[in-house]
Amino acid sequence: MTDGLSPEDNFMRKIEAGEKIEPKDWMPEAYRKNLIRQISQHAHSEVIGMQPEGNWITRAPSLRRKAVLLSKVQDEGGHGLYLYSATETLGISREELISALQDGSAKYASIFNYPSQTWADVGAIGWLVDGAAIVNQVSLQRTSYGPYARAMIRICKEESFHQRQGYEIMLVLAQGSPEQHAMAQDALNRFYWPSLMMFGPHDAESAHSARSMQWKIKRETNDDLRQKFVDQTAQQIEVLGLEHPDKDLRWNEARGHYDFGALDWDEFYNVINGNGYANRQRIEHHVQAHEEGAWVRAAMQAYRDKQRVRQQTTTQVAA
Ligand code: FAQ
Repeated sequence: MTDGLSPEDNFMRKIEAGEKIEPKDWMPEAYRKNLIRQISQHAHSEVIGMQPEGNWITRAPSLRRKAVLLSKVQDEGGHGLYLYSATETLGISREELISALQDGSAKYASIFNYPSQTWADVGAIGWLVDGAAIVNQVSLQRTSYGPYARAMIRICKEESFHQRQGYEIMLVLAQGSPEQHAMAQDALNRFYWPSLMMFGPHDAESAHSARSMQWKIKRETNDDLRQKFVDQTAQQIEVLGLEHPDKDLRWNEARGHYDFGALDWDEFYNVINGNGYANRQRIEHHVQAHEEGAWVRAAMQAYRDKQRVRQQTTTQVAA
């Protein structure tokens, strides 16, 4: 108890005062579970998200593009690792998290179940997918759980570079030959709507939003973040000289925002329920990579065991 407050009241006092909740602080079980769900799904998204772009590393059109892409994909792996570590502070093991991803009980962002068919897709992913991720993650820098908020600050810095390199790929293609321009338009057409779906269902359909907003796990709602992304992207499409995929997009002077067309929610639910184009392929690839890495985990364990025995011997000799 603090100042006569019950643990529950003290927890809510901290949340309302904008203080961070740290791993050893008391927290409601539902807060802990909700965080494990969200942060681990975020981590899985970063790791599974390496696949669509990883697919292009050997086919990048120049040495410069290859070096940039390689480093971006590695960054995404690093983001996954920070986020798994943040999740582990909530009392769950890495093994449990990985098995939830592989058995389908934990989700990852729907966008990564779409294929990366052309080099322009690599540009569209950096620009739109990292762009949407940043809009969300900037808001999550103020999330109430300390380790998650701190991971977000570092991750956002790297994501801005990812977004810029993707936009630059699109700019070069959009200003290139008619064939290149057409490739850029095609990638925009295929990735635009799935990027809007990254923000999740409408607020009215969002199972977790109300509690997550109350606990300040989420700082802005799915629809508010999606609107921000629509507004910033409209101008970027204009600069590229590409056609906007949304024919219903209109500036609404009174709202100070763009009104936009309806998303295909059947497609969204189909993809998050495991029936997207690449769902099975993404998980199979993860399982295979995980199995191939078994010897690394075994070697690390053997090293830790050896260190522990050595430390025990040293302590006994000293005593
Ligand atoms: N895809 O009640 P809500 C990146 C699920 S990072 C799949 O609204 P919530 C970087 C949701 O989990 C991208 N599932 O849920 C990168 C829940 O299912 P559950 C990842 C989705 O949590 C770039 C159910 O629907 N970013 O891309 C999606 O309050 C390039 C009900 O939904 C984050 O994860 C979806 N789009 O709000 C990497 C950010 N939307 O768990 C590589 C952190 C919803 O009950 C290359 N997460 N669902 O089975 C969040 O901000 C939130 O979790 C939301 C969803 C906004 C995604």
